[in-house]
Amino acid sequence: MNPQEARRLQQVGVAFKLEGPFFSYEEINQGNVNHTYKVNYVRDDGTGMATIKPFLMQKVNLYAFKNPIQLMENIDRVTEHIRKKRPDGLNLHFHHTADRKTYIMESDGFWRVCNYVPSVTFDSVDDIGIVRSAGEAFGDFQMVLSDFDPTQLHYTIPDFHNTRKRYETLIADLEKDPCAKAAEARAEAEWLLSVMEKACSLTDMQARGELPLRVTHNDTKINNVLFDEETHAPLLVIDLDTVMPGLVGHDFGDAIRFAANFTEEDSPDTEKTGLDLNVFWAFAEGFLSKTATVLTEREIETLAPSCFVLACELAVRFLDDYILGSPYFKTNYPEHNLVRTRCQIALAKDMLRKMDAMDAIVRASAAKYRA
Ligand code: GN1
Ligand code: MG
Repeated sequence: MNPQEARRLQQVGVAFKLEGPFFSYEEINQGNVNHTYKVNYVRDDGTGMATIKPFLMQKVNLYAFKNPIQLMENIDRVTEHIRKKRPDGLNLHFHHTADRKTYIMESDGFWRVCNYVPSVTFDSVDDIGIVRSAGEAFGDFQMVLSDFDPTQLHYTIPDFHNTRKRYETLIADLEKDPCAKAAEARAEAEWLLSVMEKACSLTDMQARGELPLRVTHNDTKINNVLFDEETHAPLLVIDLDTVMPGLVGHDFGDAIRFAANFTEEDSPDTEKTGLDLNVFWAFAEGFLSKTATVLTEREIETLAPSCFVLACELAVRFLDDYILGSPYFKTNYPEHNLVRTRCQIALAKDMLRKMDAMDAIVRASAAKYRA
């Protein structure tokens, strides 16, 4: 425990009126953007015995999220909508300060506190049942918000999934090359540019108005689903920071590029990187079992290609961040973002090889759950 950090977390707890003596904390090293802590307080369990009450405390990354207040408004609206529809269900609750805000904005950053849900998460999974459950959880999230007007939400990160803009930014930054890193990443940049039109297909369809705008989660990594510690049933979809208007393919594609990769998303061992069709199938089944009846034919057609799109888009983002000296994504070593780029490229290449099979699986699952 770092005493300075502990003191700061304790002060944040005071601002959010957390009761009981501060006991301990641990940093949860998940997520590439925000800092997340589990903080433990001592409480009376009602019989005079001490019990530990945990909370989740987060410092929001203001480099990534320029409009944290709008971000909290989005989360409040979405969680409120879910709470109304499912008053007895598990939900995220953000604590309020004395002046009824769900955040504090201070010189060291933007802090918030929510309930801690005892659970397990999975960064990678061999258990196909868990993958299917994650698909159901994200599909269900899509469904519970299908009657929520997406235009009520702020675009907290404008053009988040505008692949074309992401490419334009990369091209401009490669040109400027402020940290003299472009030469080293030439092969990666060239490959990404060679598939640019294909990678921008979803953005182009959106621009032509061919796809309905929905409320999307926009960060559907499998570790954003909490599972019951014993039964491994899905409990709750978390990390609502990027909830915004979007396309169903953004959520489906992002989930697949994370969960169905044979390797971790920052594996240097790109020989092993690739798309696991079994995982793809399980996730598609779970997701479509919840969503097939509401998705349009055109949306279904976009699901398999969206996986390629999202892998390329993230490769472009990782590479751009590398070129800029990694100001956005947390890194553990200087080449980290380049390694991540290579991994997403290897995955995208393998997806191209397997695209027909992926598409066949999506169509078969959709037909099954529409029947
Ligand atoms: C970031 O911080 P985390 O892991 O929730 C990023 C996602 C990327 C992901 C890649 C707001 O998510 O878009 O897909 O890293 N979130 C933001 O690991 O940029
Ligand atoms: Mg996230």
